[in-house]
Amino acid sequence: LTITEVETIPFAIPYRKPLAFASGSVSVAEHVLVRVRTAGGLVGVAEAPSRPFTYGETQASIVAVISQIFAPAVVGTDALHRERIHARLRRTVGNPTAKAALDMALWDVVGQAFGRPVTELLGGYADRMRVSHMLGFADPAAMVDEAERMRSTYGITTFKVKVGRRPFRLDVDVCRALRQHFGDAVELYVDGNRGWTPSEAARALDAMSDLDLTLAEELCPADDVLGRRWLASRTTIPTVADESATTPGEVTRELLGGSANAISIKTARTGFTDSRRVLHQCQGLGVEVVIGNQIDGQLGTACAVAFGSAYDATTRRAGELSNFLDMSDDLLAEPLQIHDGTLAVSGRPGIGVTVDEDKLQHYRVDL
Ligand code: MUC
Ligand code: MG
Repeated sequence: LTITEVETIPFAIPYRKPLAFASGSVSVAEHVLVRVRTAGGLVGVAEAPSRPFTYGETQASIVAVISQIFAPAVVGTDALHRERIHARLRRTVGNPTAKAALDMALWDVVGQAFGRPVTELLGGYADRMRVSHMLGFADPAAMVDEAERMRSTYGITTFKVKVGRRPFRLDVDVCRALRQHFGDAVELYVDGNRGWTPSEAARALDAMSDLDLTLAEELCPADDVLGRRWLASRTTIPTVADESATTPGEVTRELLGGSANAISIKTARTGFTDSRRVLHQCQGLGVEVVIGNQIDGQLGTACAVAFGSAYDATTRRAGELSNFLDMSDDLLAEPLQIHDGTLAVSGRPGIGVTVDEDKLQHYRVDL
């Protein structure tokens, strides 16, 4: 499984319905397709989403770091020697989605080589996950309509509501409207993407205390160290660390510091290898996890469900696996299908997806 080439292809696919949240918004998927080729003719794929507001990476920086630093470091290495490869990638700080896409493309190669799905190589626990849909900023009626459409069309009954606006009443009104509309037929949780101060977040949580929210994610910035600790200690809602906990070390800091007591795992930033490290770390500590969404396209979502389906602990909660539905198009030859509120994992070897070459030609932005 000698790696002969690592290819990076930037592409741009517009969203039909842009997603807005406290730290930014996405109206075009400006991602990078990463393809790893081996001497035996295998081709592994994954995608890296550029999220400058979360990780500081851009489409151009992802292409640059992979083509200038990572590709020369891994070409000539066996794809199975993943720890050796990771030791080389770790010499470069940051660049999480670039590293993660390369990692997952390698797992795709390994799965194909063994003729088994990656999800089975990882753990093989389940063949699907329940799906949670993220609701971006809009007024209460529009967000209720969007949730209703997701429930009636796809059977989705778990919703992550984006919060963190000012004044916080805007978001309280949305959550209340959703609860009033759906009663107890849906699960609701919130994600603030660092939009509030600790005191705003405390007042918002107090104002929503009767709404049965099941998780509260990143309401305040990671640097509000004592404020976050204070907030987590005064609420009974599990406090999820997402963008404050993007590496095993950061996970340790957030958990031991008392700023979080649950962790969002995103394959888009920790790949399969480091997502597994984070999962095992959380299991060893008795900490709940949720499979998060990096506003992934279908390829990224196929990776998230492959990882999430692989373990008991990651299937307990619905995974955030549906926001590709808001894109105007995608790259996969066979689109992912959500039925009865669940997304099945591919049963084919590797990640189990095929890129439509015509679509890639159409959406690539490097030619
Ligand atoms: C999320 O869970 O925060 C929005 C920003 C980001 O980094 O990911 C998305 C969803
Ligand atoms: Mg989040």
